[in-house]
Amino acid sequence: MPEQTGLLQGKTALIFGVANDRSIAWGIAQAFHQHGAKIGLSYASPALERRVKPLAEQLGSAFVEECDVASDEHIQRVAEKAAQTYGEIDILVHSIGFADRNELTGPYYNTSRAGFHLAMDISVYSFTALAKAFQPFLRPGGALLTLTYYGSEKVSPNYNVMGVAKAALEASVRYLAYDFGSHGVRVNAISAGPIRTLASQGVSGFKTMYRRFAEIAPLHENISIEDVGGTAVYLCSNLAAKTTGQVVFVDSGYNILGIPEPVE
Ligand code: NAD
Ligand code: 0WE
Repeated sequence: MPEQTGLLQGKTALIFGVANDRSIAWGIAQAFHQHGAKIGLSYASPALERRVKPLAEQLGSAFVEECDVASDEHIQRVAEKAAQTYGEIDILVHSIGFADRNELTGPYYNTSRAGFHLAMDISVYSFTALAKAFQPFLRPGGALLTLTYYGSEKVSPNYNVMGVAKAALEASVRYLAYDFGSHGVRVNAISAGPIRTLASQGVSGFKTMYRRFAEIAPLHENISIEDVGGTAVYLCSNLAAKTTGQVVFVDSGYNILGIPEPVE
């Protein structure tokens, strides 16, 4: 792909949450690369290495590190390795979420204590933990970015504990934006409409809601990882220099609707 405007020229970005070439994190990595950023990637487990290494090569990236965000040691190790490799970094993207599959079906009140803790740990705390570990190495003018979903604000059937986790993640964005503001680092979230990724595979009812989404949303189109990549470039570039603590929707306008109905 040809390089475009170089909005991220001279910036270094670390992207967490690439599982495969359908991952939102991969859409963001490609967009950052097209705009001139130097990219490092991180993935969750050894099993993903053989998928993620070739993707990193496509971007000419030598920094590809395993990091299970459930582990403080993993997080610390990646932060130190990134500091050794790059010195300071400009951009950190957190594109990670996880709940036990059986928490994502049936009534929310059936959520187990362990399921609640796991979803909060991996989907919420990990963003704060990464912010803390990378804080000494973030260059002023930099940006942190995470991914959220509208199920944080309104009930999305079966999203359950993930909706509660995303609400807490969005609150974390505001507290982190406050903390990092005096350091000149901005913190934002993108709230994406439904996308067919590994994390939406096998989710009960996803296919139907994905199809209805395009019928109902003002722009009548589903969301691609390229769409998210474009907004991520904007939010992490100097174009968004005075935007922090925000949740920006990339959802074809779905969230503005009061009564979501297909057009006649
Ligand atoms: P994905 O499965 O490609 O990405 C999720 C990533 O989380 C994977 O790379 C997975 O390895 C990683 N992960 C899970 N547990 C981890 C751990 N312990 N340590 C490190 N990484 C771990 O799916 P995606 O749809 O690209 O999801 C990325 C983000 O986007 C998530 O936060 C998700 O909630 C959010 N999101 C997704 C959609 C959608 O419809 N797909 C919509 C809005 C927001
Ligand atoms: O944030 C997400 C994905 C959340 C997710 C999905 C899974 C499925 C596989 C978190 N953990 C797991 N764990 C697994 O074992 N999305 C926004 C996509 C999504 O997931 C849903 C949705 C939508 C939309 C789950 C239920 C209902 C709607």
